[in-house]
Parts: sequence; structure tokens; C-alpha cells
Amino acid sequence: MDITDHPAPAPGTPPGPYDPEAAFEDTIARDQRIEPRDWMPDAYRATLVRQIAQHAHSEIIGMQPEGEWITKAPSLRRKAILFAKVQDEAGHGLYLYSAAETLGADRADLTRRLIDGRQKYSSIFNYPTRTFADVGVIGWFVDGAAICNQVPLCRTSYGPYGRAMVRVCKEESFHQRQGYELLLTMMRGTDEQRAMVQDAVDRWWWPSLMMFGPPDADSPNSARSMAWRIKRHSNDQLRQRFVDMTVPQAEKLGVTLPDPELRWNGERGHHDFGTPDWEELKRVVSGDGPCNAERIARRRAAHEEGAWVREAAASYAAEQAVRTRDGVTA
Ligand code: BYC
Repeated sequence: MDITDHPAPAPGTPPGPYDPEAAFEDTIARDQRIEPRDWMPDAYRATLVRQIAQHAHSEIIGMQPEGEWITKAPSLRRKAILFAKVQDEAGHGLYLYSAAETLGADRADLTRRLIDGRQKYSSIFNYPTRTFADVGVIGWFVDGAAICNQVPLCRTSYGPYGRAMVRVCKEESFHQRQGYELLLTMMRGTDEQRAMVQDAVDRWWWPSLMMFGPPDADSPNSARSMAWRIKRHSNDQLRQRFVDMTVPQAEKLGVTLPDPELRWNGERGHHDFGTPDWEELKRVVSGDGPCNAERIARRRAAHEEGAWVREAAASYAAEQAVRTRDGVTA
């Protein structure tokens, strides 16, 4: 969307000064998209950089819990599937860092902020993966939650973010199905395998509900993000959608979700469910989860070990720029 796309004033309207803020509000009100070169309020830009950077960091840190199982996968087929999935997460991170760059953010700076603990990433990736069933449950729950949260983001008001989400969501739905298919296979196996699946479900259920963020009443960013149509639904609405979607899948799989308060409420047309431990979410988000230190240490080491690759790429790009400038074709 460019400022020239705004509708012509009604005939007879005297020409007035161009008001960028009004143009921005009008674009949002008409459910059109803001594009990188459009004027936008500083706070809108800052909110997007915050959310997109956290999202990108989550994808990259999210490679670790499952990545641990690539060398321990029980068959070549499962190894190939897991490899492809983890590689997809890297791609999602790259789309998202690129979207943040269209807002003027610098990727190296964002990475530095993550490593220094000045920017967040999703709480869910601070829990350990204890058995191969965890790989299936992450696909089912975590990618399932990601789909609930991210499908509406395909219609977010900032163009580059929404377009990145379209590709991400297509891949997430494969990820979710591979997790569910893995669990179906295990549930058709031995008693020991079924017990592994139930144990993983018990450990991942509550942290998965926390992925949607604090309850609406304690979500400082929601109101403004929804008014700007960055977020389309509140944290609680999306959490409810996830619960409603997952309960029949759990029944079909033959596992029990670890919540004694979980039951269908015909009046509301939704499932009632228990309250996640919000103190636990606060602890994990503030750096005190089971694996926070390990995840960041691993990310920092990967960044330091990758310095020579970045230097080589920058040097190659500089050389190519000189060759292009000088008209060298071979
Ligand atoms: N974990 O006002 P609120 C994935 C923070 S990637 C950590 O509700 P907002 C996947 C929140 O950022 C999963 N932090 O915030 C990857 C805010 O902090 P600041 C990530 C959390 O932004 C690989 C503060 O708490 N998905 O799915 O309106 C493999 C107050 O919260 C969490 C995305 O990033 C949390 N769980 O809403 C498989 C999606 N919850 O910045 C899967 C895009 C809240 O004020 N992001 N915080 O210091 C969003 O949709 C929103 O940012 C959130 C939070 C719903 C997460």
C-alpha cells in the first residue's frame, strides 16, 4: 500500500494537507496493509519489531529441543522427517528476520539482543525433550498451537509479516500432522510406547497452553496490537480455540489430557478447562525455566562458531558488488 493508493477525495472537497497519521489509521480501518515505505507510528513499528523478533528467535531456538533427537531417531525415515522439520524452522526464522529488517531492524543486533537476554523467545522451548514421544507431542501440541496463533497472523496489518506467515503456516500444518502420525504409530505399538506418549502429553500440555501468552487481563500489549490489527484475536480466544481443536484429537489418539476440569460446556459451545500455572510462565519467560541457560548457551556458541561464515559471506558480497559496479560478468 502506497500513499498514492488512497481513494480520491469526494468531488468538491477542498484540497487539504496530506496527513500521514490519518492515512495510516484509514488503511488500518479499511483492513488494508501497511507496507515498509508507508508512514507508521513509531510505537506500531516498535511493536512489530518486538513481536517479529521474538517470533524469529522462537523459531531458531525451537530447533534445539527437537534437533537433539536427529541423531537418536529410531529409523532412517523418522530421521529424514525430523531433519526436514528442523530445517523448516530455520527457514521460518529467516523469513521473519527478513520481515523485521523491512522495519529498519538489524538482524545482527536482534541476535545480539537474544543472546544477551534482552529479547524474549517462546517459553515452550525451555522444556526438555526426554523421549522420542516428545518429538511427536511437540508436532501435535506446539505446532498445533502455532497454527492456531499464526493462521490469523496471515491477515496481520503489516504486509511483509503477513506474507511470511502464509508460507510458515503451510509448513506448520505438515509439522503438526507428522507429529500426530508419529503418535498414532506409537499408540498402535507396545504398552511401553503408549506409556511414553501419555507421559509426554502430561508434560507438554500445560506449557503448550502457556504459549498463547498471559490471560487477557494481564496482557499489556494485546489491546493496542488488536486495535492496530497486528493481532486478530486475544490470547485467551486463541487458547480456547486450541483446546477445542485438541480435545477430539486426544480422544481419537487414546490419550488423556492432564486436566481434571476439562469438559464440554454446551451453553458456551466450548470446553471448560483448568488454569495454567501463570507463575510458572512468568518464571520461564524471565529466564528461570528448566532449559533457559542451556538454550541460550547453545545459541551463543552457534553464533560464535558461525563468525567465519558471516565474514566469508560479507567478503563475497563486497567482491560481487565491486564486480557488478565494474561491469565484470564472469
Ligand atoms: N513465551 O502482552 P502480551 C512456534 C511475553 S514459534 C515468551 O500478551 P503479545 C514454533 C510477550 O512477548 C512460537 N514470552 O504480548 C517454532 C510480552 O513481552 P514484552 C512463538 C511470552 O506480544 C518452532 C509479555 O510476555 N510464536 O510456534 O501481545 C517449532 C506480555 O505478553 C509468552 C510467536 O511468537 C510466551 N509464551 O502476545 C514449532 C507468534 N507469552 O515483549 C513452533 C507471534 C507472552 O512486552 N507472537 N510473552 O517484554 C504472538 O502472537 C504474540 O507475541 C504472543 C504474545 C501471543 C506470543
